[in-house]
Amino acid sequence: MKTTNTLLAMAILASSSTAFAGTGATFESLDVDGNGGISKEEASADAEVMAKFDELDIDGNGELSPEEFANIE
Ligand SMILES: [Ca+2]
Ligand SMILES: [Ca+2]
Repeated sequence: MKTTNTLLAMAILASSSTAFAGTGATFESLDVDGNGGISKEEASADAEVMAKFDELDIDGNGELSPEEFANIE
């Protein structure tokens, strides 16, 4: 799993100049079930969000709140 994360991170770093705007993903678009949090399953729709998920999930509850998600930018 660590290897996967590293590979993802490298892939993202390689294209990070266009950063988040390039993915077109927003909190609303990723929160598929509309419960106000992005689960890991929902985050998997966006490689960048997925790669940073653990880092972004500051309170460690397994979901990204809008506030936590905002830290990706
Ligand atoms: Ca959700
Ligand atoms: Ca959280």
